Amino acid sequence: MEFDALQYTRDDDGIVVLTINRPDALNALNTAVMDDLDRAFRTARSDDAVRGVVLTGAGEKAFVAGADIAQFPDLDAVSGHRFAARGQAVFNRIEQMTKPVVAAVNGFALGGGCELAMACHLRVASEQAQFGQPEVNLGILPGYGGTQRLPRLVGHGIATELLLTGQRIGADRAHAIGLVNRVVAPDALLDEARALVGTIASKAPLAVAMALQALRASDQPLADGQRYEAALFGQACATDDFQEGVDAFLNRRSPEFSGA
Ligand code: CO8
Repeated sequence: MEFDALQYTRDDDGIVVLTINRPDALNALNTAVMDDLDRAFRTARSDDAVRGVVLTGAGEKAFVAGADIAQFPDLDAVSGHRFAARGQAVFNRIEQMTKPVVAAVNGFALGGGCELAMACHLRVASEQAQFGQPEVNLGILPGYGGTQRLPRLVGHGIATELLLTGQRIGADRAHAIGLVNRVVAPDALLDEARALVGTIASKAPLAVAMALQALRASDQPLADGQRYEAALFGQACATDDFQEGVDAFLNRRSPEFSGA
């Protein structure tokens, strides 16, 4: 798979590692990266051999240090709106993946980089990772979903502080507030992220997809979310993998899920 701004590899276990590849600019999100991300996730989604995705950044310093500030001087009200909407659409498609997507945050995850990590389903951070939404230092606010996803992940109070001060936080603090799921040594990062994807990929794929769909409805009113959950639950009960999972449990064997 050929991309200009990222590397796309798929291993024998069906795990794709996407590496944003602009280390000299700390993997800042320019138009080429955004286009490649969109294409790479569409590819991963439609490839039946893919069981999950790990997203990371090239080099040792950064996951993604934000949107590419070099592209900012030309922005005006119209183009700024268009750029934000385009980025939101790309990140929404990542979040809407029905296969697990894990961000392996190897360094700076700032601005659009923090927003990108939050659009992934789970986040594993290196001990060296740093997170933040420093947009207020540039006279803007997050435009790729940060004002919406950060409070959903860490709560309104802490999100308000991070968004209004622009302060950077380390991996341990990010873990303590629920922004990341796990913190590991830098050299264990990719293995840990792959293992997490592998664990999820060993479960019933349709059940995983439905759980992700139901989770996305958790910001709706409770009654609406529960109605949706019950509808998905009914669909899950009609799958072969439901029969297989229950039969395996009752007969004390490991399930072999087919994804049907
Ligand atoms: N964009 C473009 N280039 C960048 C960026 C960036 N976000 N971050 C770093 N770089 C470049 C630097 O310019 C430098 O390039 P060069 O070597 O050619 O001068 C190179 O990467 C290395 O960076 P530094 O020399 O600054 O490295 P340091 O270790 O001294 O500092 C930092 C690292 C702290 C990460 C620092 O680079 C920094 O503060 N970067 C900017 C972080 C930031 O403000 N990010 C938020 C950007 S705004 C955003 O993401 C909004 C998203 C929504 C946009 C919606 C519509 C467009």
